[in-house]
Amino acid sequence: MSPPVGQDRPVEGMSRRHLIAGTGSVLSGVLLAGHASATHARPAPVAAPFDAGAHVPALVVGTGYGGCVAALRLARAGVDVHMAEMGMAWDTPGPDGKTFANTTEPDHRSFWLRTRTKQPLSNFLGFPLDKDVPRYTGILDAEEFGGITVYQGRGVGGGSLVNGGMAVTPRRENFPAVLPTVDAGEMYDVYYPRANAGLGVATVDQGWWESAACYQYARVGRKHAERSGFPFVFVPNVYDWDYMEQEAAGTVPRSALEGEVLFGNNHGKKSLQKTYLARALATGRVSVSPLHKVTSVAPAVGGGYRVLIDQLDTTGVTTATKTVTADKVFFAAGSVGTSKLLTRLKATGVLPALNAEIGKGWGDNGNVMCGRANHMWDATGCLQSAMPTAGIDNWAAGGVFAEVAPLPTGIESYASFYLSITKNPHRAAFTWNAAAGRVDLDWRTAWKQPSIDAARTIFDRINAKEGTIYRTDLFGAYKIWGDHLTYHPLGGAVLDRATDNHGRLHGYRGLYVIDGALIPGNASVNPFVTITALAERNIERIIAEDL
Ligand code: FAE
Repeated sequence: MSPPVGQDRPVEGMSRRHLIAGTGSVLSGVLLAGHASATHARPAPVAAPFDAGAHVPALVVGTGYGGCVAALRLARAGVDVHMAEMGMAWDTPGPDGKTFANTTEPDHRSFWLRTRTKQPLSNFLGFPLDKDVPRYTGILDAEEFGGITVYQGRGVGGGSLVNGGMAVTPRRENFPAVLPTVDAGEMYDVYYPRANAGLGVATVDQGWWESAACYQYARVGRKHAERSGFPFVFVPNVYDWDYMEQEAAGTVPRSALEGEVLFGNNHGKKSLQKTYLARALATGRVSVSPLHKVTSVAPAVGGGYRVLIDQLDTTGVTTATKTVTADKVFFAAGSVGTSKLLTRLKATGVLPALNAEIGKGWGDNGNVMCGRANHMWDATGCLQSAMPTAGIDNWAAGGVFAEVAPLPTGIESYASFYLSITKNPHRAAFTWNAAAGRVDLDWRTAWKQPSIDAARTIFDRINAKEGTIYRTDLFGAYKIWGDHLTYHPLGGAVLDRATDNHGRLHGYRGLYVIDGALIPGNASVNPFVTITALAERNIERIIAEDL
């Protein structure tokens, strides 16, 4: 049966890929053939570096969710697209035969240009986990601002390379607070279904889940939630569940069951390289330049934009600076990347007509982490799948959606671990610090307190009911709350404020924002499905009206 109009076929049908590489600034394409599972096929190589001086109809800055949606839809509308990505292609195995490092053994591939790791969970059983690593353009950026560390994916595929794959559509009743100027009817009838199909979202087989050793931690999480009267929900994911069942049966190489998540999955996960981006490349109209960082976008004499791009080597050193011109530029560098670029370009007079909303409305999606120490009879399992399947949805009553998260240490830890998304009202702004030559973010650590208070409404009650306590060994010496970070940066170029209601930047024709920067700080759940659906909505309008 054909998929509905505008909707993609499920990704499971996409298979072995063969690259047809063009030369120069264009074009690479991909043939789809055969019936092997998409999720353990290697992603297509994508490198097709920009030629200095090239002209491109559409330039996309970044290759995350927003960028890949834009590239696919523009290409299918007949527009040639070039994507610049500051991170690596992640399509070539290292000396160990693997493309990605394991979470428990970070190496040079793991972190973006750091000489010491910065693990989100800094300690375990009281011991610090961080260690020295060679400086390299690794996959996870722990970007440090004054009051918060913002974790982001770096590479072709953006955050889809490193994230937990939790693919959550917000409850419809919560949507007006997430994106107040967007028609919820359209989103829930058209764009969320389109995004979910395009991403290959599916829910774990609950029969298998009930007895799978690797989800004992989630079943313990369910038991504790339900005994305290909290609503437990299954959460969809983009991991290939058939593949995971085969991992559990021992018939394929392990990935989620080997603890792979933060630094990439060697198998199983339907990252953007295997879904939207593969389809974009298959049009023959899209090319990608990895290790190319956009540093400036300025109006060009005679129309369009003059874009400056630094080509990086794997130590982060600029080896060439290229100038290309583009008719249209789509900012898809992620909430932080897009906000930082636009804030600097406005403040330094390169794009002075951008409005005063640039850099504002940034939030952390209310992220806060904690662990609970269970009794010996509530073991959570030595083998834990790194892909979450479950949550406690107490948004309506307490403003918390808590992911029952894995702690895949390989040993029995008797710990339940949670990443809570909370209704935190604080919003920060990016500003240009001329003296230091950088963009600052004015978030304060104390602003996490509402998130902690909200999370406590769940976990204090569970602890009281179960007779358990919080873990104090995961985020430092005697520290209960992981309140120093976010995985979910949102905002900075908010829809219908910095842009019109479809992402067109005020002040300039042909400049668009199409990523998480559009969402004003909170999505009520994990954000990538909403980022994808909003991008689908906006690009459809832009193609219809602007091209
Ligand atoms: P994003 O995916 O961040 O892509 C932006 C891309 O632009 C990146 O590849 C950058 O390297 C690149 N870039 C930045 N600046 C430049 C520049 N100047 N020039 C060229 N390229 C540039 O943006 N979300 C969920 O919904 N479910 C989850 O389970 C989940 N788990 C997560 C776990 C971790 C550890 C992390 C870090 C994030 C997680 N997220 C999760 C968040 C999710 O990945 C994130 O919201 C999206 O990736 C954001 O999508 P964007 O398109 O905004």
